[in-house]
Amino acid sequence: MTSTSALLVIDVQNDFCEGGALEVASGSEVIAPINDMMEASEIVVLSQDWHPDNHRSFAQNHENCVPYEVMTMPYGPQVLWPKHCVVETKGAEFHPNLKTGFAQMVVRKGFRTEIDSYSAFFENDKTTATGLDGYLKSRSVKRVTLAGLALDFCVFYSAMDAQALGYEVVVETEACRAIDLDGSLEAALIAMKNAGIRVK
Ligand code: VGL
Ligand code: ZN
Repeated sequence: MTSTSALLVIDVQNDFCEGGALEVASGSEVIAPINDMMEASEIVVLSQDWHPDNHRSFAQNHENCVPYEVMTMPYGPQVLWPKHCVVETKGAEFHPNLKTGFAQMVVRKGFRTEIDSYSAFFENDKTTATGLDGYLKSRSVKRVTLAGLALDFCVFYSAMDAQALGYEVVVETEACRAIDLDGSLEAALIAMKNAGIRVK
């Protein structure tokens, strides 16, 4: 018998698509393949980056800081981003072409002012849980497939946490696009393969 699988669709939101505040090149190209994957999946979860306006990961909330510089936070190094995915804004909404009706669960992350959350499982302190692991375990999920934005940040951290939590993990790179900051894409691909994740 095949084990129960879930599709995790990571952050397919307006701000990560063309014209958005933290635009990922060709980001909207993930939508068509993801819609097809969602239609074929029994369990579908969407993650949604969801920040308050005063979030600490935004460069403009620090004096004399510019986007993409790295700052040391109590939990470790943190890239400072342009303001994106602010609660209740158009940029935080899912892209209008994403068929969100296929999803049974939406997990929001990054809503605590002081801490960022790349992974859909744990925030960047690596201990604050989003609740996704409990949801998947209570639905007997053993295997997760990931797709979405961005491959080298939120997809990457979600995949690594899923692997560490004991799921069998597949990343569908055709249905992902990357930010690629200082070699982050290559580093992410290598780290995922080394961890035993199936990177398709
Ligand atoms: C993301 C940077 C900041 C992502 C979210 O979805 O990959 N990246 N917030
Ligand atoms: Zn974010």
